[in-house]
Amino acid sequence: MEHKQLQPFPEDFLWGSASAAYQVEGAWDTDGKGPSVWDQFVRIPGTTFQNTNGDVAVDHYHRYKEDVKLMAEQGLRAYRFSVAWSRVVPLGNGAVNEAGLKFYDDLIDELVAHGIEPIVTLYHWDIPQGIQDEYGGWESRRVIADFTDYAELLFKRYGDRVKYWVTLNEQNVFISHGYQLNYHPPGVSDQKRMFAANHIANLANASAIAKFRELGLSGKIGPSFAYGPNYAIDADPRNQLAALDSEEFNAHFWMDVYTFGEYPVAAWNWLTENGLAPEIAPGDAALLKKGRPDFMGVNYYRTMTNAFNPLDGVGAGKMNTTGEKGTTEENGVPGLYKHVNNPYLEKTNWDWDIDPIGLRIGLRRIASRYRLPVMVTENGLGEYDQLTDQHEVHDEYRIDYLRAHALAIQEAITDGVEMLGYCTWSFTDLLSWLNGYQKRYGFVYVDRDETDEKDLARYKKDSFYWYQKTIAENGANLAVERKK
Ligand code: BGP
Repeated sequence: MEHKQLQPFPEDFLWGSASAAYQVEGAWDTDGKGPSVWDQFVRIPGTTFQNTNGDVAVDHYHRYKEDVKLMAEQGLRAYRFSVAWSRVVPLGNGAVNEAGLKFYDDLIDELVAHGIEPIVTLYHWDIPQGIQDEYGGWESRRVIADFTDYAELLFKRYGDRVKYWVTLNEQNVFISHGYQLNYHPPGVSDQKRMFAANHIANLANASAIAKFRELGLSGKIGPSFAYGPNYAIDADPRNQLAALDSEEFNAHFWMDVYTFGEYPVAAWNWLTENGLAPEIAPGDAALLKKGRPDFMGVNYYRTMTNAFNPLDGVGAGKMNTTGEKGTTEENGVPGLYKHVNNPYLEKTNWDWDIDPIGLRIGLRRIASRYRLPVMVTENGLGEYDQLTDQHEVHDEYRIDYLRAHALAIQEAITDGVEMLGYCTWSFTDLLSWLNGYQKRYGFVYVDRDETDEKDLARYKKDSFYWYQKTIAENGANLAVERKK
């Protein structure tokens, strides 16, 4: 629908930005931190672009004060970051590392002192290597108790200052990439194990939320889900069905469990038919029901366009992690769907469709199906940036991208979707897990590359100032800028 006039953003709208511990902190073995699965995985040659790792990353661990100062200068209202589990509980269970806890105390205090709302992610993919070795991490039900204890530790320690919590970041990504596609640790390629680990992660997520409720903490908690709303390539009913299946398997399969505590019917039936359904133990259903979140966190980058894929059709295909446009291979699930090119959409150099309307569509779908407020916990453009001799970065393309997506949020608000905030990805440049340092997302350029850490100096990009203005005007500039 087209509105005659857009509603303003709520006065307390959280204009924010996001990061993840492994991608920014560095200090991978400093002050008592234990290794995580990523610390180990990146050392296997060929797993990441040019074998990059987060040993130093952008050294946020040592430069957090400088970074928070820049956030304050920009006027940022919220900063979403993750706690590295193995920094505070080095082995994943047992002994606690006070120095690690103190680092996040200091970061939170610094944010609060600058009037920036901390949004804390409990888990952004870096499970401690200790419990990976001890019992197989997400593949053992023991992780449910360990994750809940870890969550409780953070709730109790930071709950006086933190009002927004994110449980698991992109469970759909770390589970599929870790246990089926073999892109992430632990580098497994086994569908049965994937669905089993996923079920356990669902239980851990619900258990952490149940603990949060039990402690009676004020504030809100929810997962961050990587949502790529699904389209059909055309009106051919077979392609429409493929889009429905992709939405069922790639979206409802997680968000239904978070919200209703139940798997969607057709997906569950397909898993059973194919001998892939996870084991449901007594008590699981009741625990999942306790996990209803306060909001749905959404990481939105792109939509997916689908076509019919027969039983002997295409399966997994290679991802573009090099930034050479057009190198993504066709991929799908035989008998369900395949992802195909959408001729209406421009793409990034990493072949991600650019689709702001898709964000609005996704927000609308969530609001209708789940009746929950939404927080966009990530959205941004990964691109090559050029630092000029004057230390400027003219990233008009990023401004265009962010403006269009923020406007889509305003349109969704006008449609009636309750929106809590918008966290861009990312504040500073950072390590892109598989794509090295050349795929940049930040408002702040960090001077380093794949092979040379240089001085890690911070330089404000043009997008830094654009977001500063957007926050100051509470988004009133967006529609005006679009009309120009
Ligand atoms: C999300 C992750 C982030 C971030 C982002 C960009 O999936 O939650 O951690 O990495 O995607 O992705 P990429 O770095 O692959 O470009």
